[in-house]
Amino acid sequence: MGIVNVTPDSFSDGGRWDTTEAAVAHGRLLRAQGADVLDIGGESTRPGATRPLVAEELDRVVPVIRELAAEGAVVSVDTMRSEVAAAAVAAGARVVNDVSGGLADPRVLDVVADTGATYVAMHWRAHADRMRDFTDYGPDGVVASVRRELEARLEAITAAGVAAERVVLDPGLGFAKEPRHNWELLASLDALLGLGRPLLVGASRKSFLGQLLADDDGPRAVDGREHAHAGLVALLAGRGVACLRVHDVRATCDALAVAAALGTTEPATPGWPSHDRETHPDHPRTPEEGQ
Ligand code: PMM
Repeated sequence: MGIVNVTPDSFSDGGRWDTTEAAVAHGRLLRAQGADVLDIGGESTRPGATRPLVAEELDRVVPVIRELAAEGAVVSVDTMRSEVAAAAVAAGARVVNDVSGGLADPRVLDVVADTGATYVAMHWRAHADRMRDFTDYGPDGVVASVRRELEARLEAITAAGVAAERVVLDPGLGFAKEPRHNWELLASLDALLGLGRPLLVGASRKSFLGQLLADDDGPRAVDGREHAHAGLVALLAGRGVACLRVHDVRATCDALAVAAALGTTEPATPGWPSHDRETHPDHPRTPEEGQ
């Protein structure tokens, strides 16, 4: 999943694709580089961010989605709002990526149920301006807590009429998580796979990588985290992850190609809902495809 943030203020790439033309061109590039899905977002979720107006968010994402979907791309909308999810699906999006897992605006679930979109439900505890206050995972620890909270979301999502087969789960790296929480979750993805749904992981350019690589000048800057991310991608191959949400699609595909050549990757089980996946025969993901 290639990221196209149509925002002035995302921590990783804010302001770089904040016109329709720039965002569409970037989406085309990511698709050509091997992205199976393009994730279009109009709200920055960096810690401390304030929310855009609904109208602003709609203006940012809808024209980009319409254009890329018309070209045949599988498009995902990164939104927590039902109005935006509905407009995005009407414009051609087939995936709703909701970082709040339906907690911020439960009516998102009605839109997903009514349209049959694929739904990514991320682990989330609070909006960006308050999420730093919610990093206490108590005696159970982060892995058991995230698993329990995602399981509760899965129940609420299916109770709202969304077919379980359409739901993808995500541990929500960096969202109400300290760096050590992200590493613990990455080391224990099996526990989340035990919920029986495909997993999406979004580690690309996140601050826990910057902290890992910190030196005397402080955390590594956003644009210096890609090599560590590619290393993580290669190590995650074969660990059952169905989808990686990334900024640098080429580096990610290269890392996956290395893992495939070494035979250390296998198709994820469960996999990404198949009709919402574009396949690129020139970007091998499994040993068989790679030989
Ligand atoms: N991270 C961000 C935004 N959207 N969606 C999902 N499903 N998972 C994530 O980890 C995630 C997300 C924040 O990162 P960005 O500002 O680089 O887009």
